[in-house]
Amino acid sequence: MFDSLSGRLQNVFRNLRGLGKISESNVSDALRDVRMALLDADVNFKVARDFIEAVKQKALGEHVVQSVQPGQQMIKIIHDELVTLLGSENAELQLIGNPACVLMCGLHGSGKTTTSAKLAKWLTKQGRSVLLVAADVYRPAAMDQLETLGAKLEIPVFVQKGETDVLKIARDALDFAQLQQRNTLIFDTAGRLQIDEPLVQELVRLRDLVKPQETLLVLDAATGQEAVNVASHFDKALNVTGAVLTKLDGDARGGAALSFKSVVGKPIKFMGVGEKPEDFEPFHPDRMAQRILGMGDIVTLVEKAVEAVDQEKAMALEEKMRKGNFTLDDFLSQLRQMKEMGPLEGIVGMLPGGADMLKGADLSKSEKEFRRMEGILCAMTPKERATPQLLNAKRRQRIAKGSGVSVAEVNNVLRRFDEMREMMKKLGKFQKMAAKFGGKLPGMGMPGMRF
Ligand SMILES: Nc1nc2c(ncn2[C@@H]2O[C@H](COP(=O)(O)OP(=O)(O)OP(=O)(O)O)[C@@H](O)[C@H]2O)c(=O)[nH]1
Ligand SMILES: [Mg+2]
Repeated sequence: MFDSLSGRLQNVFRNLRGLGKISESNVSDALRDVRMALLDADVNFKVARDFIEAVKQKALGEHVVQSVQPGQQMIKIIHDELVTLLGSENAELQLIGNPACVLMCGLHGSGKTTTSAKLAKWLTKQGRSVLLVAADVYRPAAMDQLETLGAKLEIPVFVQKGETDVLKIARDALDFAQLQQRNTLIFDTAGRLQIDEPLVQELVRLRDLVKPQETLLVLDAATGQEAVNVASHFDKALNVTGAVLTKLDGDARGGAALSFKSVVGKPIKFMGVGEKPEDFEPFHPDRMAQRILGMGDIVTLVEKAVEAVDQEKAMALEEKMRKGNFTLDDFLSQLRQMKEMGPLEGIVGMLPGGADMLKGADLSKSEKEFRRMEGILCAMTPKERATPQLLNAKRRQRIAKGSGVSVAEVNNVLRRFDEMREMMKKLGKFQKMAAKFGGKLPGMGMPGMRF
C-alpha cells in the first residue's frame, strides 16, 4: 500500500532525524522533497501545496521542545498534518431510521458490488439485519454477481431479474424489507465508464425515493487524481456522505486517498484491502498516516516523552552527565521517569523497528529489575545517594536488608551505576564529536536507556 510514497517520505525522514536545528532553509529543503513525493503519488497539486504550507508554518512557528530532537519534532508535524489531510478521525456510518438505507455509487469497476457485500457482512456483524438490493439493471451479470456473494455470506439479496426500472426494484425492495423485518438496505447500483447525465439522473431519482442515510462513493484508490474529479461530480449531484476507498492492497500510489477529504470535504469511511468479503476495514486517518510514514508509533513516543520528562531537569541531567557529576539520586530519578513513560514493552514497540527488537527479549525481566533497583536506591539515605563513596560494607549490608535483597545485588547496582557513569562521560565526548558530523545519538535526552 502506497509503497513508493512511503519509501520517499521515509527517506526524507531519515535526513530529518539527524537535524540539529529547525531553520527556514533546512525546512524548505525537506519540504521540497515531501512535495515531490506527494505529486509523484498523484496527489492533487493544490492539496500538496496547501499541505506543505501548513507544515512550514507549524515547523517555523512551533515552540521547540527541548527533550525531543528538532528533526523528530518536524516528523511529528508532518505526521499530524497528514492525519488532518486524511480526515482526523474515523467517521462512522450514521444509520438512523428503520429501515436505514445505504446507496452505493461509483464508476464502472470501482468495486461497488464487492463493497456492498463487504459492508453487508460488516453490518451484520454489528447486529444489523441487512438486505442487499441488486439495483444495477444494465449489466446482465451484475445481479448474479451480487446474488452469489450474498449466498456465500448468507445475507439475503433482493433481485428482480429482467426488471429494467430501478425505481420499481427499489420500491419493492423496501416493501420486502418491511415484510422480512430487515432494518438495513444496501443498494448496489450500476457504474459507467465515465460519469454521464443519464446515470446521474437515475441515481438522483433513486436517492429521492429511498432517502438513504448514507450515500457512499466507491473509489478505486489506483485511479489517482482523476478519482478526485469523479468524486467532485458525484458529490455535486448526490451530496455523498463519504467514500469507500477500494483496492488499497494493490500498488495504489495514494493520490485519491490523500486528496479526497480536502477536495470534496467528506470523510473516507471504509477501505477495501482485497477481494474477499473480510478484506474491509473502517478507515482510520491516524493509522493510515502511520502506515504511510512507516514509522512505528514514533509520534506517540514523542508525545509521551514530552509529557513524562520534566525538560529543565532533563537538560540539567545531561549537563551533569557530561561533566561526570551523575549521582545515585539522578540514577533514581531516571529510573522513575522511564517508569512514567509506561511499560517498557510499549515504549520499545513504538520505536521504528521496535517490534523486531521485542521478539526475543524478555522485558518483564527488565521491568522487575527496574523495580528492584528502585527499591535498593530508595533504601539509601539522600546523603548516600549524593555521595556514593560513603557506601562502605556496613552501609551496604543495611541497604540490602532494608530492600530485601542480598548484598551482592546491592553491589551489582552500584557496579552498574559506575559503569553507566563511565559510559556517560564517554558518551558526552562522543556526542560532541557526533554533533560535529551532524549525527545524533539515540536516547532522546534520556541516556541510560539500555535494554
Ligand atoms: N484487490 C482488490 N480487488 C477488489 C477490491 N474491491 C473490488 N475488487 C475487485 O475489483 C473488481 C471489480 O469489482 P466490482 O465490485 O465488480 O466493481 P463494480 O463497481 O461493482 O463494477 P460494475 O458493476 O461493473 O460497475 C472485481 O474483480 C473485484 O474483485 C479490493 O479492495 N481489492
Ligand atoms: Mg457492480
